Amino acid sequence: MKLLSVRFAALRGTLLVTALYTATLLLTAPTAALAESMHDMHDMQGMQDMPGMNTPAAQPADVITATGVVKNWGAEKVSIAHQAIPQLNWPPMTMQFSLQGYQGQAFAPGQHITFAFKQVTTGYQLVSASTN
Ligand SMILES: [Cu+2]
Repeated sequence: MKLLSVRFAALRGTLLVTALYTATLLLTAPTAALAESMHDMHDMQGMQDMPGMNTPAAQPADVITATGVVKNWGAEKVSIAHQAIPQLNWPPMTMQFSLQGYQGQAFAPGQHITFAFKQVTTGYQLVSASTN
């Protein structure tokens, strides 16, 4: 019996360690996974495929200000390599903004701009832009 109870105690110890390890994984993994999935969602294609999955930090109508470098300025959309946007928990990246409704001037590739944009159901719209 003594041997059995020792083995049982050892088994319980293993289970406890396993449980603690699992709990640690559960506590840490979702944070990393969430950050990763938010990064993925920031990809334009991903966002347009999942219009309901808005960034929780901002309401759809919020106008966000950021800085970046113009990569391409087209007739309907502009590509901007923007700096990190802590307000949205976004890392620096290049992304496209719709020019629908934009009334301001156009900028050339390479120009550093401060710009404002808002989220719409189809993606992100440029609201205003100016040189830094
Ligand atoms: Cu972006």
